[in-house]
Order: sequence, then structure tokens, then C-alpha cells
Amino acid sequence: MSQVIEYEKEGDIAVLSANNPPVNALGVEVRRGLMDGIERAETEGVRAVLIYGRGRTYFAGADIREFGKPPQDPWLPAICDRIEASPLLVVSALHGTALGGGLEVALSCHYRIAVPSTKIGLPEVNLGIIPGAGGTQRLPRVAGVTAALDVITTGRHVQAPEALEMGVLDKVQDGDPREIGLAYARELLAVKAPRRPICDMAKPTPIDFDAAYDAVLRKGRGQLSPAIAVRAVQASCEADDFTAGQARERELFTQLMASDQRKGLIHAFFAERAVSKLPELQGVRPRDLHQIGVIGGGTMGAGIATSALLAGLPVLLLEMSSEAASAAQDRIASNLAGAVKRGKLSPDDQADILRNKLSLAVDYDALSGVDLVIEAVFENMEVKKQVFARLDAVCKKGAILATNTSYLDINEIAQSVSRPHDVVGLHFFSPAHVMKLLEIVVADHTSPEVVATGFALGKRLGKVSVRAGVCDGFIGNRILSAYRTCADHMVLDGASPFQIDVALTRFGFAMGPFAMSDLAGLDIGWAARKRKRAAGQDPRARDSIYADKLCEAGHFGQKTGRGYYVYEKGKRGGQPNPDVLPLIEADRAAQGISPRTFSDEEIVRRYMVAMVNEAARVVGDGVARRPLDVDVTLLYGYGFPRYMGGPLKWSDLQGLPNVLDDIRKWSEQDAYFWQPAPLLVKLEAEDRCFDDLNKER
Ligand code: 3H9
Repeated sequence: MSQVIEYEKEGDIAVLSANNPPVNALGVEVRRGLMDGIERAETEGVRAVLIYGRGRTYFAGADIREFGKPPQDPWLPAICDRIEASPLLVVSALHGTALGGGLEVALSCHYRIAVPSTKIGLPEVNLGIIPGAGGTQRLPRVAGVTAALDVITTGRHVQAPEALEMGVLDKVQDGDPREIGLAYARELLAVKAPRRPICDMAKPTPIDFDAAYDAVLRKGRGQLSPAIAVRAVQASCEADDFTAGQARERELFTQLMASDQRKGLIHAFFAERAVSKLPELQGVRPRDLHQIGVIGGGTMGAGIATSALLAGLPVLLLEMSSEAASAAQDRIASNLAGAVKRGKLSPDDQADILRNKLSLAVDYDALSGVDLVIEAVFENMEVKKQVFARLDAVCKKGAILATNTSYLDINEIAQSVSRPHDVVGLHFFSPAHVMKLLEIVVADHTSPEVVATGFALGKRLGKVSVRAGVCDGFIGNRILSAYRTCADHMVLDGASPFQIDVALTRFGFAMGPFAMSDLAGLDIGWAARKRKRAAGQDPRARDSIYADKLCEAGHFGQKTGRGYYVYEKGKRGGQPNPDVLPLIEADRAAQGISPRTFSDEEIVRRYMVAMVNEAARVVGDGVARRPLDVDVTLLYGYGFPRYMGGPLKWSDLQGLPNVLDDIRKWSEQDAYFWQPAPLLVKLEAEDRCFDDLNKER
């Protein structure tokens, strides 16, 4: 018998228990074990079979690591059909997460019982595929088309009580999965409950599938799998019989399995789990965090404080005056009210947080007891240094001193304290209580224990944390600066900001770069440009002043109601600002540029290639440890379409030599901007790609 599926007999019930940690994924050995177990039970004269998972969960799905490799028999769909066709009564007892192929195995059993904390779901669309072992045919038969489409196209996890209401579960009961499963099987045998194969149930009632397809496609912003899932569910209503529906599911599943979107999404799945695995942190114990301090209660500081409070961490917030402290408290209260509205926090917990977990102070001495303090003050080196010198004086030994700077040199900040090993960058993204990305910026002297504490804090706050090195903009903003510059060049040469935004959102970005600048505040880019010009730019670098003109007129984007777009109060999004094109035309005229037309394809290609080129430099310089660190940063902080896996996965899928060809071609017009990153040239020469580096590091 297989190692990962254990076979036992309990009276006239055969028990098949899965033991394939960590999540009982349905790899080939598990599938063989299930097939053998069912066959053996049928020859041993038992009356029923119980299937359950040992450890933390029932089957959490097919083994994703097998995707893209040659399939190995027996296939999961065959196992599901075999279980369903068994003449014995087959029962599954669920706990943990019964997801994807796991739920499909459960649906092929005749009865399902689960402990109340169980979550079920068919999250395949999040991996760029659809359920491929009968899920799109069986779920609509038990739950109806509307509920099945909701579960399959969103991939959401459904709690056991809701799954019971849907008809997916037959019983929910507290207890040990094996015990409740055995008791339920005995109960069913005692009442001579019939076998109940879902494949024999009537076809579900159809809905308007074309409308559902269009709605899901629009919502997916270019992601195909949820829309294709609609077509598979449609087959459960329209195919001649269950087998024909399964065949349609298989055809669509196979088509998606071969797609780049599947490759991108699976890369994203493993990359986001790999980012926190750093060899230098193996065995390093993070410091304990009982209370954290936040300096500055503006949008960023209040967001960071909210994030910590929502995670149950007491926060002491320092402001310059009691008026400013009270304004910060209002901001936090409003953030928490948003969390209540979204169902993430109960009103009682909200009141408790404001009463007992949040403290306000105007005096640095109040920070003497905190374990970690994050400053979110004005983005200016001198101001930051003063803050750090004061923290150095008041904070207890072992307290971590963190800066939320987006660009500034953390090594220089660390020089202003007597304990540079305790200094780290914790770069949150606005709004900090919503955005999932946290860059943990490691300076020259930051100790591994401090880095490990940063990662532990990120995990506690529910963030995806990425390690970054010190440079202007770290991983994300440094790359942003390059592709944003490329967009500015295209504007100078003839594209409009509005065309660029539309081309990129059609491509799949959550927002175009100009709408994004309006959201972030045009003053940020303005300050960065002034800093760069003051530091002295290379004379070969192209510059533009049309954006400065907007700022000089006091237009900073959404916060002032006017930027590239004009924003009307109460309305979502903005309309193109009519002042922008004349400013651009003036800039072109002053530089003697005759504008040309750009196709949307060229806009997207230049933007993406500029992103890849800078990302390759960031990896080459060691600012990002691996290409996957860049990918995760762009996915979680910059609205990069997840189904493309991140810019460096996109580059691998495009073919690195093709990306380099474009850079070389464009460098004929602008040899300064389009210098190929040395790492790209090296990988091309070695006939390797970014994924090879991911595997090595
Ligand atoms: C499918 O089923 C297709 C079928 O319809 C048709 C087939 C024909 N495979 O997330 P965690 C690893 S598609 C392999 O940190 P958590 C994961 O990489 C599948 N490995 O834990 C990690 O490894 P490591 C549908 C998997 O408690 C470790 O397990 N199912 C798989 O935060 C722990 O994972 C899904 O999409 C897998 N399926 O969350 C479910 N799943 O320690 C995907 C996990 O080396 N999984 N690993 O980094 C999840 O959503 C979460 O992992 C889960 C646990 C909620 C289960």
C-alpha cells in the first residue's frame, strides 16, 4: 500500500487516510494510493469507505508542482470517476481547506461531513486554469449554477456553514475528522442510505451564460480563466450528458494549462511564498514585539498604525502637537470604520482598539518602552536624521528603529545613531492598512535579527514582505522611475498621457502611470525631479518640464482636484485635464520635437521593456536578491497584472533575446536611456533566463 494513503479496516468500513504533508496535495503517489485503496476495499467485503486527511487539512488540491510536466497516471478525473462509481458507500470527512482537486474528490464521494472550521473552494482560476476533475460539472448539480459560478469564477473560500446551505456538505459537526467521519458512515449504513453519485443527478437549470461570460471577463481585466470557467459550467447544463460535459471541461482545462497566464499565475503563487525564505535568516530568532511606535500621523503614519492595530498590536503614535495627534486619531478612526464597513472588524473591536490599543503622545520620551518604532515623517534627509537622533536618545536597548522612507539613503540615516545594526527600512505602500506590499530595506549594518523581525512583523500584519537593498527608490520605486521616464519620453515624442493610460489598463494594469501619479500626488515626482536636477543629471538624459508646469500651478493630482485629470467631488475617476496637452505641445516645441503617432502595442512594449531593463539592473546590483523578488514587488505594490507573473516572468515568456533586440533597436535613437542592463546581456550570452536565477539563489 502507498505510503501517503494509509488503508485500515474499522469493522465494515475501509478507512483511507492521506498523509502527505504539508497540505495533502494530490500528487501522483496520493492518486495511486486512492485508486488502490478503493479497489482493495471493494475486494475485502466492506460496505463503506471513509476518506479523510491527516494533519492540518483534507486535500488542498492537485499538486501544483506537477503542472507543466508530463502527466502521470492515474489522472485525478479518473480517480474521481472511480470513487463515484464504486458500489460501496463512499464518505469524505473534511477539515482544514478542501480546495480544487481536493473538493473535486469530496464531490465524487456519495456523502460529505466537515468540521465547522473547514473551508471549501475551487480556486483554480487563481492559477490560470479551471477545475479539471469534474468540479465544473458536479458543483452546479449540487449547488445550482449561480452559486457554482460564484464559487468557481471568484475562487473564494467558502466556510462550512455556507457550504452546508449550498448543499455541498451534508453535515457539519465538531470533532476529529476520522471520528466524525466513521460515526457518519455508520449512521448512513444503519439507515441504508443509498449511494448518491452526483453524475446521476439532473442537469442544472441554465442562466444567461453569455451575459455571465461578459461580466466575468470585464471584471478579470484580461484574465481568461474565470471567463472560460463560465463556459465549462455552461456545459453542465447544455452538454448531452455528464460525460460530454466532462469532455468539454477537459478541453477547456487543457487549453488553459498550456497558456502563458497559467505559467504567470503559478509563478506568482510560488514566488510570493519564496520571498520570505532567505538563507541568512535560517535559524535567526526575531525580536519580540509587544508595542510599536509610529512617528507622524499623516496618511502614511495613520495607515501604518491602523495596519498594526488591526493585527492586534498596541500602537503609540507620536505627533508634533496635540491638535496634530487628534487629527491622526481621527484618520485612524476613519480607517477602522472602513474596516468595519468591509466586515473585517466588529464595532466592539473597533471601540476597544480606539480605547485601549491606541495611545497618542507629543513627547519623544513616551517612546522609551516601544519595541519597534517606524517613522513616517516628511521625506527629507535632515528631518529624518533629527528624528533618528532623538529616537537613539530615548528608545530602549534592542528597540528597532525603522524608517518608512520611499527613496532616501538608509545608510546615511543609520549613521545618525549609535546603533546602526538596529536600523532598517520598512517601506509601506499607501494606503498602508490596505496595500499588501512591504519592502524590508536592509542597510549595510542592519543585523539579521532586525531583518527577521521585519519579516515577522510583515507576516503579522498580513503583508507580503520583500527584502530590498539600499538605493534610490529600493526595488519598486527605482523600477517605477525608469518606466515612468519611458512614458514621459513617449509623451514628448507624440503619445498623450491619456492614450498611454488607456493602452496600459487595456493591457491589464490596474491603473496607467499618469492616473497613478495623480493618485500618489504630483508633488512627489516634482520633488524627485528637482532633487535629480540639483544633483546634476547626465547631459544625455532627456528631460521634460510639462509636469513641473502643472505643479507650479498648484495642481498636484487627486488631492487638489486637478492633475493630468480633473476630478469632480463624489465622482470616481477623472476626465482628461484640457490644460495638459497645450503644456506638452509647448515642451515639444521648445525642444524642437516633431510629434509622431504611437500604436497602443508600441506603448505597451516600450513601457514593459523599460521596466524589465531596470528590473534586471536591480537584480544585477543585488538590490533584489532574485528576479522573483522584483516580480512580487510589482505585483503587490504597482498593480502589475498577476496573470503575467511579474515583469521578469513576462520577460521570460516573451523570450529574453526578443526583449534585448528591442532595447538595441531603440538605443539607436536614444543610446543613453536604452542601455541594455548587463545582467540581460549576460543571461542572453549564457542562453539562460530569469527563472534559472530564481532556482539558483
Ligand atoms: C487543482 O486542484 C486542479 C484540479 O482541479 C484538476 C487537476 C486535474 N500543491 O500556502 P502555504 C505548498 S489546482 C503543491 O504556505 P497556508 C506551498 O507551496 C490546485 N504545493 O500554507 C507551501 O510550500 P513551502 C487547487 C502546495 O497554510 C506549503 O504547501 N488548490 C499546494 O498559508 C504550505 O502552503 C489550490 O489552489 C499545492 N496545491 O495555506 C490551493 N498548496 O512550505 C493552493 C500549498 O515549501 N494552496 N502548497 O513554501 C493554498 O491556497 C494554500 O497553500 C493553503 C494553505 C490555503 C492550502
